[in-house]
Amino acid sequence: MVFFRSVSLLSKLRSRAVRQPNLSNSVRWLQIQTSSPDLDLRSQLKDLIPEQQDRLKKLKSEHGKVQLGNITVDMVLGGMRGMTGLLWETSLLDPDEGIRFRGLSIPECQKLLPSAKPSGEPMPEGLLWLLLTGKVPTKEQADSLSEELRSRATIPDHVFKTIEALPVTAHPMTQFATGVMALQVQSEFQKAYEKGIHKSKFWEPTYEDSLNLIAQLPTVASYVYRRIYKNGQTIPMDDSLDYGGNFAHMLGFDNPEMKELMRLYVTIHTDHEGGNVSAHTGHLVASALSDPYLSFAAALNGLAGPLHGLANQEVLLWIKSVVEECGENITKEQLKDYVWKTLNGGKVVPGFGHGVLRKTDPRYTCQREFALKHLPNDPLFQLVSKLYEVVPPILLELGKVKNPWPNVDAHSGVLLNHYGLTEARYYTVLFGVSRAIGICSQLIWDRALGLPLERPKSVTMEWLENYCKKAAA
Ligand code: NMX
Ligand code: MLT
Repeated sequence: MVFFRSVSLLSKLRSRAVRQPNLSNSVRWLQIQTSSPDLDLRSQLKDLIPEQQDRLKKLKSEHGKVQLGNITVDMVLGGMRGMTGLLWETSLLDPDEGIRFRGLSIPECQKLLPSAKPSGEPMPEGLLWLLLTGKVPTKEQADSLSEELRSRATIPDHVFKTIEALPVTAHPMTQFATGVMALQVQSEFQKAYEKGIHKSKFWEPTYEDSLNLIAQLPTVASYVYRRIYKNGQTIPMDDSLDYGGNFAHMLGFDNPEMKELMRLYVTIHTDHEGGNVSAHTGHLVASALSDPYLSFAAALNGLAGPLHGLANQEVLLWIKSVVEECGENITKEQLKDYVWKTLNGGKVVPGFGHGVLRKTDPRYTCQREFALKHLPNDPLFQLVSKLYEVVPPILLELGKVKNPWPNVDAHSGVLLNHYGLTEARYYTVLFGVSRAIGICSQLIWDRALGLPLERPKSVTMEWLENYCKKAAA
């Protein structure tokens, strides 16, 4: 009874905190003291850290000199493809099977992670819990994390003013990354470092920054969306909604199916092991002890490239250009011609291929299943299905493409478009909100494990030529 009373007191304080920004920190600390440790992510993490630190120490001392493979000149010249060089605990990518988050495949996550509605899509806050602790949370734990994220979501006013300083025509990713840089002003890590915090405690303000950042991103992202596309009319957070549901709501989409799509979308885009451009950038920048805001803003700038996260924008624009030129009922022959025209124009077919994957991306497959369930007759979905048949044989015919199959970005746009989020230039921002969950989870572990500054060796062409001559002699 006493527990329930304190929970209800806490919710009252939290809803006041949303209106009164200055209260939010004290409310958060109150939560840490009053909620049961089982429901508190930070307490769970604190218990796990010592055993993982010991594990890393043992790995280093017992196996530090074991070789993981040879580095070839091709790898150095070929974007480090196939070179194992990073520690990334939160997820692992198998070229054929796709991503596993802490050992769980996407279908397993869909089955095991808590959902906002019965048999619904997984909640991103459940995945955040899983990435950080390696454990599947209960529904109560996911709900408690939802509530905690809402309590951390208040945005200082200067962030909006900073975004407003940019022309409204600036790319949504530019506006979003600028908003993240403006949030950095509140970094707990930076303040603690300036005060001389001991390195054994680095993970604690990193955790605070990471949860604040993850909590605040949907508000910043929807601010950018509403500013550019809806005359600046923003929609406040709904305290009764979970993370994904609230994000859809603040963007202006209250269709329950769109909320489910957003939960799935945010969950599957979170993490893709450590070597992808955004995760690797975030990790590299963070290795200099830059705080989570600085590191994540850098990651976003990598995500904004067309070969990486911007591909979701490119896919929908490309699909719409196909429709504009050939109509919705395009034949497979016409589609083949269009694909060849793209390739002959020296462009890539967006949404196909991958740096590591060698089969269809399971993130594509689960979005396809969502479409088959909810929008089987959508004309653009049918076009995406046709592309699945037409594009891979053509890419194989080129003879150089290592993976002709579709990736995550080949599908996401048509789903969003179906529910009314038609502005393709905005799509990478959604990817960015999601990717923060993976990057920040690993960043907290980087600090807990005391991972060092990242600094690989580079060489010149002359160095390589001389080395190869000597090796051949
Ligand atoms: N369309 C045309 N050419 C392609 C494609 C494609 N979809 N995929 C690979 N190639 C080309 C590639 O440009 C390269 O050509 P060149 O030797 O003339 O430079 C050649 O095939 C070999 O590339 P791969 O080794 O197969 O692929 P790599 O690992 O270098 O690149 C991607 C991976 C994802 C950058 C590449 O497949 C691509 O550009 N895809 C289209 C863009 C895209 O969908 N990106 C999103 C990836 C997922 N994400 O969200 O980040
Ligand atoms: C990602 O999700 O980061 C992309 O699939 C790219 C990658 O893994 O390299």
